Amino acid sequence: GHRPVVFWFTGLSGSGKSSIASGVERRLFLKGMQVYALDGDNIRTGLNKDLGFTREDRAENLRRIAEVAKLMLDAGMIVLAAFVSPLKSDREMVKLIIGAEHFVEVFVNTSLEECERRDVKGLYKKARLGEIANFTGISAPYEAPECPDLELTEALDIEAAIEKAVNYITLKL
Ligand code: GGZ
Repeated sequence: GHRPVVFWFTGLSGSGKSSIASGVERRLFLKGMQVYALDGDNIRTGLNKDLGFTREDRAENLRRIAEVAKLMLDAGMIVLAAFVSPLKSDREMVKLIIGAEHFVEVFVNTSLEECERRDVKGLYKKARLGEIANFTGISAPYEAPECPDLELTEALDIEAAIEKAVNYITLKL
Protein backbone atom coordinates (compact mmCIF):
# COMPACT_ATOMS: atom_id res chain seq x y z
CA GLY A 1 0.00 0.00 0.00
CA HIS A 2 0.87 3.64 -0.29
CA ARG A 3 -0.37 6.96 0.98
CA PRO A 4 -3.20 8.46 -1.10
CA VAL A 5 -1.99 11.75 -2.50
CA VAL A 6 -2.72 14.26 -5.25
CA PHE A 7 0.17 15.55 -7.34
CA TRP A 8 -1.11 18.77 -8.85
CA PHE A 9 0.74 19.84 -12.02
CA THR A 10 0.42 23.54 -12.88
CA GLY A 11 1.93 25.32 -15.88
CA LEU A 12 1.15 27.04 -19.16
CA SER A 13 -0.65 25.42 -22.10
CA GLY A 14 2.00 23.40 -23.92
CA SER A 15 4.34 23.28 -20.91
CA GLY A 16 4.26 19.47 -20.92
CA LYS A 17 2.01 18.90 -17.87
CA SER A 18 -0.20 16.24 -19.45
CA SER A 19 2.67 14.43 -21.17
CA ILE A 20 4.67 14.30 -17.95
CA ALA A 21 1.64 13.25 -15.88
CA SER A 22 0.74 10.45 -18.30
CA GLY A 23 4.35 9.25 -18.40
CA VAL A 24 4.41 9.21 -14.60
CA GLU A 25 1.03 7.44 -14.54
CA ARG A 26 2.39 4.68 -16.77
CA ARG A 27 5.55 4.25 -14.68
CA LEU A 28 3.65 4.07 -11.38
CA PHE A 29 1.02 1.73 -12.88
CA LEU A 30 3.81 -0.63 -13.96
CA LYS A 31 5.04 -0.62 -10.35
CA GLY A 32 1.58 -1.87 -9.35
CA MET A 33 0.27 1.37 -7.89
CA GLN A 34 -3.34 2.54 -8.09
CA VAL A 35 -2.85 5.73 -10.04
CA TYR A 36 -4.93 7.83 -12.41
CA ALA A 37 -4.19 11.02 -14.34
CA LEU A 38 -6.79 13.74 -14.77
CA ASP A 39 -6.36 16.45 -17.42
CA GLY A 40 -8.35 18.63 -19.78
CA ASP A 41 -8.77 15.73 -22.20
CA ASN A 42 -10.75 13.59 -19.75
CA ILE A 43 -12.37 16.38 -17.71
CA ARG A 44 -13.22 19.25 -20.05
CA THR A 45 -14.78 16.88 -22.63
CA GLY A 46 -17.16 15.35 -20.09
CA LEU A 47 -17.80 16.46 -16.51
CA ASN A 48 -16.83 20.07 -17.23
CA LYS A 49 -17.92 20.49 -20.84
CA ASP A 50 -20.24 23.30 -19.77
CA LEU A 51 -17.26 25.43 -18.69
CA GLY A 52 -15.02 27.81 -20.64
CA PHE A 53 -11.99 29.89 -19.71
CA THR A 54 -13.29 32.96 -17.91
CA ARG A 55 -11.94 33.48 -14.42
CA GLU A 56 -15.20 32.18 -12.97
CA ASP A 57 -15.34 29.10 -15.21
CA ARG A 58 -11.73 28.19 -14.45
CA ALA A 59 -12.44 28.45 -10.72
CA GLU A 60 -15.47 26.14 -11.09
CA ASN A 61 -13.48 23.77 -13.33
CA LEU A 62 -10.78 23.46 -10.69
CA ARG A 63 -13.25 23.19 -7.80
CA ARG A 64 -15.00 20.21 -9.41
CA ILE A 65 -11.67 18.59 -10.27
CA ALA A 66 -10.54 18.97 -6.66
CA GLU A 67 -13.77 17.32 -5.46
CA VAL A 68 -13.24 14.44 -7.89
CA ALA A 69 -9.61 14.10 -6.77
CA LYS A 70 -10.81 13.99 -3.16
CA LEU A 71 -13.17 11.10 -3.96
CA MET A 72 -10.29 9.30 -5.64
CA LEU A 73 -8.18 9.83 -2.51
CA ASP A 74 -10.98 8.24 -0.47
CA ALA A 75 -10.70 5.28 -2.84
CA GLY A 76 -7.00 5.07 -1.94
CA MET A 77 -5.58 6.29 -5.20
CA ILE A 78 -2.64 8.36 -6.32
CA VAL A 79 -4.05 11.18 -8.44
CA LEU A 80 -2.05 13.11 -11.00
CA ALA A 81 -3.94 16.29 -11.92
CA ALA A 82 -2.59 18.33 -14.85
CA PHE A 83 -4.37 21.66 -15.25
CA VAL A 84 -3.12 25.14 -16.12
CA SER A 85 -4.61 26.33 -12.80
CA PRO A 86 -3.16 29.81 -13.37
CA LEU A 87 -4.29 31.63 -10.23
CA LYS A 88 -2.76 31.24 -6.78
CA SER A 89 -6.17 31.73 -5.21
CA ASP A 90 -7.63 28.80 -7.18
CA ARG A 91 -4.68 26.56 -6.29
CA GLU A 92 -5.21 27.52 -2.64
CA MET A 93 -8.89 26.55 -2.94
CA VAL A 94 -7.93 23.21 -4.49
CA LYS A 95 -5.46 22.58 -1.65
CA LEU A 96 -8.16 23.35 0.94
CA ILE A 97 -10.65 20.96 -0.69
CA ILE A 98 -8.12 18.15 -1.06
CA GLY A 99 -6.45 18.76 2.31
CA ALA A 100 -2.92 20.16 2.56
CA GLU A 101 -1.55 16.86 3.87
CA HIS A 102 -2.62 15.09 0.66
CA PHE A 103 -1.61 17.85 -1.77
CA VAL A 104 1.71 18.18 -3.58
CA GLU A 105 2.24 21.09 -5.97
CA VAL A 106 4.35 20.43 -9.07
CA PHE A 107 5.32 23.45 -11.16
CA VAL A 108 6.00 22.60 -14.80
CA ASN A 109 8.12 25.67 -15.38
CA THR A 110 8.34 25.96 -19.15
CA SER A 111 8.62 29.59 -20.28
CA LEU A 112 5.94 31.28 -22.34
CA GLU A 113 8.56 31.74 -25.07
CA GLU A 114 9.19 27.98 -25.24
CA CYS A 115 5.48 27.06 -25.06
CA GLU A 116 4.75 29.50 -27.86
CA ARG A 117 7.67 28.19 -29.91
CA ARG A 118 6.31 24.62 -29.57
CA ASP A 119 2.70 25.70 -30.15
CA VAL A 120 1.67 22.03 -30.40
CA LYS A 121 -2.00 22.76 -31.01
CA GLY A 122 -1.64 26.13 -32.76
CA LEU A 123 -3.49 27.82 -29.90
CA TYR A 124 -0.86 30.52 -29.24
CA LYS A 125 -1.01 31.63 -32.85
CA LYS A 126 -4.80 31.88 -32.63
CA ALA A 127 -4.55 33.70 -29.30
CA ARG A 128 -2.10 36.23 -30.82
CA LEU A 129 -4.53 36.78 -33.67
CA GLY A 130 -7.30 37.42 -31.15
CA GLU A 131 -9.20 34.31 -32.19
CA ILE A 132 -9.11 32.85 -28.65
CA ALA A 133 -10.04 35.10 -25.73
CA ASN A 134 -8.63 34.81 -22.20
CA PHE A 135 -5.68 32.72 -23.32
CA THR A 136 -3.27 32.06 -20.47
CA GLY A 137 0.05 33.85 -20.97
CA ILE A 138 -1.30 36.01 -23.81
CA SER A 139 -4.53 37.61 -22.68
CA ALA A 140 -5.05 36.02 -19.27
CA PRO A 141 -2.64 35.84 -16.31
CA TYR A 142 -0.45 33.00 -15.12
CA GLU A 143 0.71 33.35 -11.52
CA ALA A 144 3.73 31.11 -11.01
CA PRO A 145 3.90 29.18 -7.74
CA GLU A 146 6.38 30.75 -5.32
CA CYS A 147 7.19 27.61 -3.31
CA PRO A 148 6.23 24.56 -5.34
CA ASP A 149 7.01 21.18 -3.75
CA LEU A 150 8.65 20.13 -7.02
CA GLU A 151 9.73 22.15 -10.05
CA LEU A 152 10.34 20.70 -13.50
CA THR A 153 12.14 23.14 -15.78
CA GLU A 154 12.35 23.19 -19.57
CA ALA A 155 16.04 22.23 -19.24
CA LEU A 156 14.69 18.70 -18.67
CA ASP A 157 13.37 16.82 -21.68
CA ILE A 158 10.13 14.89 -21.23
CA GLU A 159 11.83 11.63 -20.20
CA ALA A 160 14.06 13.42 -17.67
CA ALA A 161 11.06 15.29 -16.25
CA ILE A 162 9.12 12.00 -15.90
CA GLU A 163 12.14 10.40 -14.21
CA LYS A 164 12.54 13.30 -11.77
CA ALA A 165 8.82 13.28 -10.90
CA VAL A 166 8.73 9.49 -10.43
CA ASN A 167 11.77 9.63 -8.13
CA TYR A 168 10.22 12.43 -6.10
CA ILE A 169 6.82 10.71 -5.87
CA THR A 170 8.35 7.38 -4.92
CA LEU A 171 10.24 9.09 -2.05
CA LYS A 172 7.05 10.87 -0.90
CA LEU A 173 4.94 7.71 -0.67
C1 GGZ B 1 -5.78 28.38 -21.64
C2 GGZ B 1 -6.92 27.03 -23.13
C3 GGZ B 1 -7.74 28.11 -23.46
C4 GGZ B 1 -7.52 29.37 -22.84
C5 GGZ B 1 -8.39 26.40 -24.63
N1 GGZ B 1 -6.54 29.46 -21.93
O1 GGZ B 1 -2.56 22.95 -24.27
P1 GGZ B 1 -3.91 22.45 -24.00
O2 GGZ B 1 -4.99 23.37 -24.67
O3 GGZ B 1 -4.24 21.03 -24.23
O4 GGZ B 1 -4.24 22.83 -22.52
C6 GGZ B 1 -5.03 24.01 -22.40
C7 GGZ B 1 -6.33 23.60 -21.78
C8 GGZ B 1 -6.44 24.31 -20.42
O5 GGZ B 1 -7.50 23.76 -19.68
P2 GGZ B 1 -7.40 23.65 -18.09
O6 GGZ B 1 -8.64 22.98 -17.62
O7 GGZ B 1 -6.11 23.04 -17.72
O8 GGZ B 1 -7.37 25.20 -17.68
S1 GGZ B 1 -7.66 25.85 -16.25
O9 GGZ B 1 -6.88 25.11 -15.23
O10 GGZ B 1 -7.18 27.25 -16.36
O11 GGZ B 1 -9.10 25.80 -15.99
C9 GGZ B 1 -5.37 24.44 -23.83
C10 GGZ B 1 -6.87 24.60 -23.84
O12 GGZ B 1 -7.36 24.00 -22.64
N2 GGZ B 1 -7.35 25.97 -23.86
N3 GGZ B 1 -8.66 27.69 -24.40
N4 GGZ B 1 -8.28 30.44 -23.14
N5 GGZ B 1 -5.93 27.17 -22.22
